[in-house]
Amino acid sequence: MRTPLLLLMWLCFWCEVRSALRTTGGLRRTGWEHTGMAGSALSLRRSKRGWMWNQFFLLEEYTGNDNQYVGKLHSDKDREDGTIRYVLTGEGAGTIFVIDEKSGDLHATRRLDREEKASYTLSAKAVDKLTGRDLEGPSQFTIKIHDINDNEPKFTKDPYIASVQEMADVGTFVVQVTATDADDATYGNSAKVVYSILQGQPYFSVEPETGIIRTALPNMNREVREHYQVVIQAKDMAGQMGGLSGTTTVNITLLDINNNPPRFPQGVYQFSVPESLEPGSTVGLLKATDADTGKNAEMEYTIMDDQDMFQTSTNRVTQEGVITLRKPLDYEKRKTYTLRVQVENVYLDPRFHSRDAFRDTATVKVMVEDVNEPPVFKRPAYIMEVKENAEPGTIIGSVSAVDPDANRNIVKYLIDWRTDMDHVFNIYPNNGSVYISRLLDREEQAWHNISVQATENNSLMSHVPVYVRVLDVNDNAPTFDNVDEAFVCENAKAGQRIQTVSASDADQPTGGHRFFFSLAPEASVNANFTVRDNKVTEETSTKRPNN
Ligand SMILES: *[C@@H]1O[C@H](CO)[C@@H](O)[C@H](O)[C@H]1NC(C)=O
Ligand SMILES: *[C@@H]1O[C@H](CO)[C@@H](O)[C@H](O)[C@H]1NC(C)=O
Ligand SMILES: CC(=O)N[C@H]1CO[C@H](CO)[C@@H](O)[C@@H]1O
Repeated sequence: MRTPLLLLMWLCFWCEVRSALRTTGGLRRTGWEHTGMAGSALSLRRSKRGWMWNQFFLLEEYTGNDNQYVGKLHSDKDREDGTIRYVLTGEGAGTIFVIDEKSGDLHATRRLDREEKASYTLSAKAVDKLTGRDLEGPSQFTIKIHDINDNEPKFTKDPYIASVQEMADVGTFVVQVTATDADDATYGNSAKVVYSILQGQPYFSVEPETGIIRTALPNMNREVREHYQVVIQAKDMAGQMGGLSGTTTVNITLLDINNNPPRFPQGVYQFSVPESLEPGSTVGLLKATDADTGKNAEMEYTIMDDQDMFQTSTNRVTQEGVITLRKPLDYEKRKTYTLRVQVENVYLDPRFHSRDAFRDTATVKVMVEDVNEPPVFKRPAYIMEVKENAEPGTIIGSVSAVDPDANRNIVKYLIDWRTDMDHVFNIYPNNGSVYISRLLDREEQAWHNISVQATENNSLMSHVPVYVRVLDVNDNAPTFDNVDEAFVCENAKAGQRIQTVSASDADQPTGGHRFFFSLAPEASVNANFTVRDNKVTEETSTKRPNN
């Protein structure tokens, strides 16, 4: 409690006032006497020359209705006969501060705030009312505004945002909060701030002097609770009763560490896929859970067996394990696969666990489903041969196809008519025996390349090419290439060549025939001509001579 006390002041311009100090206020040897009625303790300042009494003190935030008394100026030339007039100049003179020109009483006209302006510098002089002559001064003095605790501590931020790793040791630094107090820090405890925690215990603590917030509880688990709202109070007057206070909120987030392993929620997963599934296609997705977040929840899936048939990868967005097929499936060969799939975290924190503890495995059963597949021919192509003079109805060969599916449906055969527009061929639908329905002529068409269909249940169908080769038989007589008239001179000598004849044959081998020439029996009675066989093959004999 500050009791206003009577303050006596000397304004000293030129004189030694040391002697004046000995008895407070009584002396008026020369110069001014100030009597202050102010809110504060006496302020003395020792100068080289002696005691200076040139300050008034005034308590800030005066709440009275009347003008606040500051003090009294008095000149020892004032004989109190009304002939002297006090005049005030300087900061706030006539507005904030007024002087009674007769008595020298100084008043403040309004409430003052130290935090706005802590001191005012004014001047005063005493004037002879009659002559207008300066009797005293001018002399400078200051009015110092004395602090009261009228400002509460204010935090530099509200809210504070901070974070600390989960599972951090007790006492780990989180954040430092700071509150400032506008009151006079050099005087009293009005600006002396002490911090305390109003909300956030027992998880966090605050250092009273520094405002440093630290963790206060061991094993704080982000997966249990991630966000904390801490309320810190700053109180001045060193935290004592009656001090002013301010608060701030500190939002603290626990940062994730990898303290949780990935876990398969199921021990067994089952997927059914058609045997027709293309290699590279997805068989199924696995999703392990991990209580951590971000990098600490990134996983890697591995297949422990059957790696030639299946493989895994991780979808980096969803962290799902994707099982894909590597090779074609065949229901008829293998109907189920049982895989062991392992999941583990990509980024491990060696502080918390061994690698093994952060793994999990699951069993994945892949069921292969039968797909109704078309019949399969036993050979990729068939070659058949038929003699060109074979009778219609002659079986020239057989094709065979089976249904690869387990239920082995009956397969029926037919000729793809688009490859046999003339309906040269036919097939027994039940056993695949191909027969001819017309006479064939190799010399007309040596190959008949057709397609045979095999159908199962009249729906699924497959094709196979059948190459039919027509074999030659000697069904063509040689023919003379030139039917000529021959001329002979009447004086021709015996043995003279009259004409050369040649022949050809449509049968095979083309151009390779060896013909035998002789006179026809009906001509042989005439002994005047004969034929000589030159014993050459078709190619040369067909050459026609020019004479
Ligand atoms: C196919 O059936 C036909 C008519 O029943 C028969 O003549 C033929 O010999 C059979 N073919 C075979 C390879 O059994
Ligand atoms: C039929 O197939 C045989 C054997 O592949 C080939 O030599 C022949 O040129 C083909 N004929 C036709 C008309 O496609
Ligand atoms: C059948 C025929 O015409 N024979 C003749 C063969 O040549 C002799 C002699 O030049 C004739 O006398 C034949 O009549």
